[in-house]
Amino acid sequence: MTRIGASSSLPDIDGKGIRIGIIAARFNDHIVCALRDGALRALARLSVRDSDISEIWVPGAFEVPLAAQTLAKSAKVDAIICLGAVIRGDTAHFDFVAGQAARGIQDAQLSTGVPIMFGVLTVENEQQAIDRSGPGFDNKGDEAAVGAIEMVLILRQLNR
Ligand code: INI
Repeated sequence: MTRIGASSSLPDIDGKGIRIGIIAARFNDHIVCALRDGALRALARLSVRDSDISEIWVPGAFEVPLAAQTLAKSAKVDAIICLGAVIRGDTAHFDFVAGQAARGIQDAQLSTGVPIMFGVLTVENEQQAIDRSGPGFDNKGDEAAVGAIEMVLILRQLNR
């Protein structure tokens, strides 16, 4: 039997030599910086070298897919972690920004074949965003970073 990927929620994986791009949306930057910190903590834990990490900031979550797709096509990284915080307001703006960010990120990874993680919070209020960007493993930036390394290793095995 062949098994690819881990069933454990804390997989034992090594990210040494893997090049990572982080695309971060500046809107709600106090939250997004905390997601970025979570992603960097996870990458360090998984032995990704600091010199193999590129961090790119764009205005908001709506702009994340284009930057991610462009970086993916450049072949300069093995995986991309998209970070943002879309917090529901009083208008329908939330739905357009959150929906298009999700759709664009998925389109970018499917069209390029580069793993692109969806670490964009889409939440009802600021407290939900704070709860998902703290110092623990439940930080969604941390989760996205682990996913990025996992996907690179899984795709390498699938393409062997
Ligand atoms: N961008 C976000 O990243 N989060 C938000 O909550 C948000 N809201 O609520 O408006 C937001 N808007 C900006 C958007 O991403 C674009 O930058 C802007 O519309 C220009 O294209």
